[in-house]
Amino acid sequence: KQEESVLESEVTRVKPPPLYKVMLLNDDFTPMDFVVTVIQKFFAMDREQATRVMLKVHREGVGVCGVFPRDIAATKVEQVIAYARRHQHPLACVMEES
Ligand code: TYC
Repeated sequence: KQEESVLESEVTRVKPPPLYKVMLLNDDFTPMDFVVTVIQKFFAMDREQATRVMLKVHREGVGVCGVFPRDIAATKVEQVIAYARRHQHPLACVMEES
């Protein structure tokens, strides 16, 4: 019946998918140069940008390397941790909804 019909576009609210920050955490053991290499390798930054992020993490304890959809963020976290462990460094990488 016409009086009961409502356009779907008037009632359907689809939220955009959440984005996640991928962050590195500071520690006392992972070499600075290794962290810079990780940021360059997995977050497509040049050496200068990567050094800035590394120093922020070193001084402040945490720093954002990028913001991604959930699956991509989760893959980055896994890859960074696997690479760090393979090189026997304790580097921590986490994701958080932004
Ligand atoms: N604090 C480390 C050092 O002095 C360097 C470091 C930076 C480690 C960033 C982890 O996510 C990190 N060698």
